[in-house]
Amino acid sequence: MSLIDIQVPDIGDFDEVTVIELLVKPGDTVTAEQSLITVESDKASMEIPSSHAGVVKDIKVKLDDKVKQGSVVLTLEVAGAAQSEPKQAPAQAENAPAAIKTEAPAAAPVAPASAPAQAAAAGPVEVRVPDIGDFKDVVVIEVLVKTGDTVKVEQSLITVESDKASMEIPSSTAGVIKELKVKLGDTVNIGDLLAILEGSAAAAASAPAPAPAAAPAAPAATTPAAAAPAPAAAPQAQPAHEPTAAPQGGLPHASPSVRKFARELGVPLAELKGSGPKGRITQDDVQGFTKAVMAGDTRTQAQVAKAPTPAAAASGGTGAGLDLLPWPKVDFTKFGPVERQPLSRIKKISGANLHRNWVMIPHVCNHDDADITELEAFRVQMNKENEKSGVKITMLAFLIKASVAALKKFPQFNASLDGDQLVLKQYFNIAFAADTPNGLVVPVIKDADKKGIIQISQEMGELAKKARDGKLGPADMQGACFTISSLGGIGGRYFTPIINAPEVAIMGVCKSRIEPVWDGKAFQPRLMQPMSLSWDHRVIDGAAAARFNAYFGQVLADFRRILL
Ligand code: CAO
Repeated sequence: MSLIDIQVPDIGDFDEVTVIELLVKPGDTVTAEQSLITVESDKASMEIPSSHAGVVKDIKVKLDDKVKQGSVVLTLEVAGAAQSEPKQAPAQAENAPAAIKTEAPAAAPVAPASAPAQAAAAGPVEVRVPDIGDFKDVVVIEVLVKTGDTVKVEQSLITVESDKASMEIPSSTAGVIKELKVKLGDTVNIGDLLAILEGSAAAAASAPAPAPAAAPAAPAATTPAAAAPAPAAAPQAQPAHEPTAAPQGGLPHASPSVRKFARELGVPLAELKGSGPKGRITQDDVQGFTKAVMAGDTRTQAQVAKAPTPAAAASGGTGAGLDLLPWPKVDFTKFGPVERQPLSRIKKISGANLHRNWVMIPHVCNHDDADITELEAFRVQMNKENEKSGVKITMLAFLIKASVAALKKFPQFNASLDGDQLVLKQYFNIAFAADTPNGLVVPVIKDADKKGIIQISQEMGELAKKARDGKLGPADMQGACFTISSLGGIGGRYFTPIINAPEVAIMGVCKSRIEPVWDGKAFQPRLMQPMSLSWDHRVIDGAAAARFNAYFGQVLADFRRILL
């Protein structure tokens, strides 16, 4: 064991940032890259991760401290001999995460060195993403201006986010926005074109103060969930209740992880009153809000605060809440040795989504079998013929194509509930659950109706690899209409998949096996594929579900049906 100091890495243009959150405490076991503290400036907030795994011995900073590069955050006890450069800022560490390694960090609050801020240029000027260090493929989560707006130098144009930081990208010049080149959900990198401005001295002189209130809306209300990873995660979950207040003034004050958490749960941050320092919205605030909504409470947080306590309501047995017993608190060490492991980030997020979906959607599950004897023989044959192509044609690709056919035939399965309206989708994006070392994620094959089996197989292979490598971006997981959860490569008979809200059905498949099937004269050995369709009984009736399953099976049994 040895002790090392974890320091604030190179945070580029920031002279001093304020510690707004301590994410660990002495005695905590942390993994490499786990976030330790959150720091904030006026244009960005970022989480400072640990460069090593170990046990936190001593925390050297407190809330509201100003820190800069080299400030010691905490002392960590790490396994093994002391590192050769224990006191080095982790910026140089091999495995240092992006936020640490960056030379000009995330936030780049001023125009990049190569494009110095200009008061106002004449003629069209391109505004590009400045140096954002090692951050790649950051996602645009807010567009703060629109075509025709007059902007000042350093006025924020967009907000981008990675899993460890969110930052506003400022304009390097003053002028009028002629063309915006990015939209919500886009991923951008250093040098990408953001906008074309028409610069003029007049524009600069009359440039109004930045008006974040003019942003389209609060991020939680308009932005699709960023990293909704599990089948139950809701890539486009609507808030469970209608926002009642438009955001006034600036954006809600919250750290990137809390913003992301809120978006994933569909919580409108603009409606929350933060209980943290300076009114900052904390994870607890978001959770409290979610609990209230899940208990059927559609009032604003302020209204909730004034209402009688849940215990008081429960004592009346109103039926409005779940009226459940508290979770059992057990000292397991009384019964034997235990080890505690923190839940992965994906598990935490997907858990909250799964729980909501399970509680809020009246699930029914139909089981059926599909005869895939010929289909499997065809798949094997195709793979032999295409051996050299490098693309493995998978059963899942056929299941995706069969889903499209079934969704076309039964449009109410390609729908989402929005209040008392059904939104029927005319596009066919099919998600599939992928198992990763950190938990379940749900990438999406977009426009599956327009793609062939080989293209789908290839895209699935790429998405599954990205998923395993933890590299799926929010755009990879958004916009699904229907989800397939395949345990075909693993085993089992049937199971009850949880619907991935706001979708209304999910197909679970298990391992096919040869079974004796009566053909009217004799039992024949047929390869049978178990299918478990979970559906939302608010939208779908049992008869429709049985027909959907039957048709799905018929398509798998004979793909020529798709042509009919
Ligand atoms: N019946 C029998 N065998 C099947 C099958 C099925 N329905 N589907 C696939 N297989 C076999 C394949 O033939 C292949 O066998 P070989 O290795 O001998 O060729 C093996 O299983 C792997 O199949 P694959 O390469 O086609 O992969 P896949 O498409 O089945 O799975 C993926 C890809 C990403 C879905 C998978 O890796 C995964 O993560 N599955 C787990 C999903 C999950 O956890 N769902 C549960 C969510 S509910 O909470």
